[in-house]
Amino acid sequence: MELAKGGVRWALPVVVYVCCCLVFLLNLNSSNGVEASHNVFMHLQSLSAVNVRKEHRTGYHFQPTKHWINDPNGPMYFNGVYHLFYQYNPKGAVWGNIVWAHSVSKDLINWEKVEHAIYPSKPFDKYGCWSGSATVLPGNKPVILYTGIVDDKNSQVQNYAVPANLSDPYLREWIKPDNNPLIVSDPSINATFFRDPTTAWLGKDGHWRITIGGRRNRRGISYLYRSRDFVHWVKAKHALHTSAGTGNWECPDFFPVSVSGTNGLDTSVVGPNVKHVLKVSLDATRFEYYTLGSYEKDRYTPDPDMIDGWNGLRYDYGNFYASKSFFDPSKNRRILWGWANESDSTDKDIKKGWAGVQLIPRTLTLDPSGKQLLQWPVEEVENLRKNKVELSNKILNKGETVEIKGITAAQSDVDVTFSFGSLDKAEPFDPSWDRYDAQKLCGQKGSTVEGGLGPFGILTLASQNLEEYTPVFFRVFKDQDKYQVLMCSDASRSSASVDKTKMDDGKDAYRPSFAGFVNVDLNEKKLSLRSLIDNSVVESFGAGGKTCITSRVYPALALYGNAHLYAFNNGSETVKIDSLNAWSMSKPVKMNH
Ligand code: DQQ
Repeated sequence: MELAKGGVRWALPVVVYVCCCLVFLLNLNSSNGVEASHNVFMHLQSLSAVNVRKEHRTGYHFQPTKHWINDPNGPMYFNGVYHLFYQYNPKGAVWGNIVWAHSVSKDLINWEKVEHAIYPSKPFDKYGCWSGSATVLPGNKPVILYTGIVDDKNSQVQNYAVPANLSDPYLREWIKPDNNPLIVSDPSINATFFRDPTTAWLGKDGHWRITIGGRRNRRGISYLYRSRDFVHWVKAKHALHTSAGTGNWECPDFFPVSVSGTNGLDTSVVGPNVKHVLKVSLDATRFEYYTLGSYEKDRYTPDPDMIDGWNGLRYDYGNFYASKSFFDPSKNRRILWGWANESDSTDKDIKKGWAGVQLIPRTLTLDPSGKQLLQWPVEEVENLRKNKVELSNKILNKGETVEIKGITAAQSDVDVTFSFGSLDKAEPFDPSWDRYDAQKLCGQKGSTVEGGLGPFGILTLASQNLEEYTPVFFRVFKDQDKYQVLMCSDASRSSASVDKTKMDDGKDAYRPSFAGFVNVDLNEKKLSLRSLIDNSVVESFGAGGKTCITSRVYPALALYGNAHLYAFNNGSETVKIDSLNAWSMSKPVKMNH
């Protein structure tokens, strides 16, 4: 009943939220073109989808049957079941009326929708139930911490919720006890930038810790709170970490990684063979940045060679935001979930009746160099593979393209290793280029501009005659005494403007040339690439997951059976497809139907 009135109640807070973000964005004078904080369209928030358009819906990426989704919330493994909660508008295809929707799975691929877990109903979350995390407490007791919006000024507090019935394997019902809120801001905190509590970790002193994102002026902050009993929380004198000029930190994530193996670690693990990761979602850029570092005396210090700001390492150089990781004890791994927003217009989202997908969960490990993370799709996704096709030792001379036939290219998994005989033809890296603006470089030197070593890669979601395609490719540059490997996922030609009755008439869509550099050793003269292609998603992993890029694209021709996949080389150096394996991907049997 409370929920039914949500539309009106949300008006002011969301406007304030977005205004704050916009003012802040202007202040920082930054925009890379990625859509700013969830745009607010009051008149559209409760416009329920009547017909859901299937075109461009994903086959195996997580989507509810209709309406808007954003951040993954509180992922956890509990008694044999994976739980994924997510920010969801039950009433329309734009951001608003947000509840914690809830789906459960035994394999991270097949998902069953259950009742919404948390929704505005109490004074401490009357104006919104925003993002948060789950912690499984000793005694196998899950608890959720989430941000509640308490007034029309958009003030934020931190609340908790617990399962009503621990013997229900799906934990369908959640209770928000009356001693909420657990944490309110003190006068030193701007209550409108105080959100997204992390999974808690337990210190050797028996006290729990969490961190909460925010900002003071332009300094991004990760506040630290401690508690002995999980109910009474005290702010530490010092933040876990701050960084000047980075703006508001959303959805922080803080966890250990092993330096001596690939197993994931429970969030409370500390010790000599452990490094820590702090990830923040930067509201101003809509990218996610992380550093590796050390955690001592409740302070996090990035390693000296880490860039602690906008030019730092990103989880993904494309459309990937508000991610959250969790430790999966059943397979001793750390898993990362990220959200990919749509890239087309709000008008199109309304027409489609849906917006947003969760990307395929990724296993996170530390690269042997200790200087970055590696991400790789969870192994379970491979159960969807069928109709394998293979290619090996295939030479690609300059200007050559080869079609990979025999799979449903619109919904596929492609894993390819390219090799080359020499690095001599790598183009010189112009010292005037911005080493941190790979996207700009990719925009200038796309897949068709002839190069030396590269561009080579694959053309995904391509129409037969290449009127449209999304290339994912490498281009190697010689930069003084080292090589720079540029990886691009270029949406600029992803849709042919051919038919205005189609979903994408070529207008409104944001079609960036997303790109990142790949810190890879080229001694073996090989580069590998894996792409998960799913109708409107191209999720790519360069060099074993060193650099990841996700694009959302809306082909007009390359739909379903009309989509093609090619490998290509537009560099003067001949490259060889050492091996290529590609599969059609089935739909999961269960996906929130
Ligand atoms: N989305 C949530 C916030 C979070 C933001 C609101 C990040 O809690 O900061 O839907 O996308």
